[in-house]
This record gives sequence, structure tokens and C-alpha cells, in this order.
Amino acid sequence: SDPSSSRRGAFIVFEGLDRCGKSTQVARLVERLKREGRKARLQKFPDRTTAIGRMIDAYLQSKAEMDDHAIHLLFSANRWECANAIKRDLQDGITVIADRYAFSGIAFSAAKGLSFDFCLNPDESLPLPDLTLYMTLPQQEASSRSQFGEERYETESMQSATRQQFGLVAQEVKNRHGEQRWVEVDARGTIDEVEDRIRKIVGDLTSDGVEGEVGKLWK
Ligand code: Z5A
Ligand code: MG
Repeated sequence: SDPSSSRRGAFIVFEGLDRCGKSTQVARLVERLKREGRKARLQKFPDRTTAIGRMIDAYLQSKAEMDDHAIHLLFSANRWECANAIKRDLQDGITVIADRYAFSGIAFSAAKGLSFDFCLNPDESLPLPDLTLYMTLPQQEASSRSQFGEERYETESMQSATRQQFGLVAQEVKNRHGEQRWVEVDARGTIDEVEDRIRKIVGDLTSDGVEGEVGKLWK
């Protein structure tokens, strides 16, 4: 029998502060996998196209105000409405690459002052990423990239508070789910240089798939 048939797609998440190049690299990775003949798809969070996503979009563009707890729960609900499709695709052998996920949810809301536990709980049992790539870039380099500062959280004080919270999130992932699930990527340099670093890190996961069930976040 073919051993590869029992393997599912990998669930890979890209995280990091603003303008570090997540969307650029996620698009490159999905394109490369497809070129190589693999099944892969992109999942953006927030997904601004759903009804909940449109409320989030209005909030981020400061066209709507919302209590901090309420917007936190909407970001989480936006992930839950996509969770079954992610699980089904992984079982069907599709590699799912997410542009942000629950870790942004915790880091940004905790940076505003909500309790870490409150921030973590609504995402409990969501599909567990097999690998999270946390892209790091010094703040001055991020601020100098195009369009920084257009949305609600794009201020230097918010970004530095969020950076601190991402450190706590990383620790939580490593403690609960193992060191290997959270890897830092240096996001400095050209787009090609960063792509190369990422290619080396994701190599086996995207070529061989993953054995076993999709895990549950924070369980
Ligand atoms: N948020 C939250 O609070 N709670 C949640 O649960 C979730 C999110 C999921 C919107 O997210 C906000 O929602 C975000 C977190 C919060 N707020 N903040 N801050 P978003 O993902 O929709 O944000 P975005 O508008 O897509 O921006 P971004 O993701 O921060 O940018 P990026 O994807 O990391 O960067 P990029 O678009 O790939 O690149 C930015 C620019 O730099 C662009 O012009 C590129 O061409 C350029 N670039 C990229 N790579 C390079 C290199 N290597 N060198 C030079 N220039 C480069
Ligand atoms: Mg982006």
C-alpha cells in the first residue's frame, strides 16, 4: 500500500507584526507548492469577506467602534466559521497556509490590556497548526514599508506592546504543544532571501505531508 495515502496536508501559519512580509511570503509559498504540483490553499485571517469579517474590517478602518472584548470574540468567531473547511481540506491532503491566526488574536487583544486567559479561551479546540512561522523585523524597517500606519493598530506603541505579547504566546505554544511547532524567521533582507529561509524550514512538511489527526489548539 502507498504510505503517503494515509498522510494529511500540513497546516502552516504565518505570524508576525505589521508589514513584516507575511502576505508576500504566504502568496509565494502557495504559488511555489502549486507549481510543484501539490495541493495547497491560502487562508487569510481576518477573512474580511464574511459577514463577521465585514464588521472586523469596519473596526480596523475605524469606521466602527466596538468594545475590546466584543471585537476579540468576533476575530475568534471569524476563525471558527472557517475551522471545518480547514480540517476537511487537511484530511483531503491539501496543505493549508494561514496568513495570521489565533496567535495574532491573543497578542493584539492582550496588548490592549485584556487578560491573557480571556484572550486565549475562545480559540480553544480550533485546528492546531503543525508549524507556525513567526517573522521578525525591527520596528524601524517595518514602519518604513508602504502603507504602514493606515489602520487602527499601526502605531509604534501598539506594535511594541504586541511584540511583547507575541513572546508570551510563543512560550505558551512551546509549553503546551512542543518547541518544534513555533519557529522564528528573520524577515530582514530581500523578498527572495526571506523566501529561501522559509523554504528550508517548511521543506519536509509540505513535501511529505503529516501523519495523524489534526490537533486541537490549547488542548
Ligand atoms: N488582528 C487582531 O487584532 N486579531 C486577530 O485575531 C487577527 C488580526 C487575525 C489586520 O491584519 C489587523 O488585524 C492586524 C492584526 C489584527 N493589525 N495590525 N497591526 P491584516 O493581516 O489584514 O494586516 P495587513 O493589512 O495585511 O498588514 P500586514 O499583515 O501587517 O502586512 P504583512 O502581510 O506582514 O506584509 P506584506 O503585505 O507582505 O508587506 C508589506 C509591504 O512591504 C508591501 O509593500 C511589500 O511589498 C513590502 N515587502 C514585503 N517583503 C519585503 C521585503 N523582504 N523587503 C522589502 N519590502 C518588503
Ligand atoms: Mg498581510
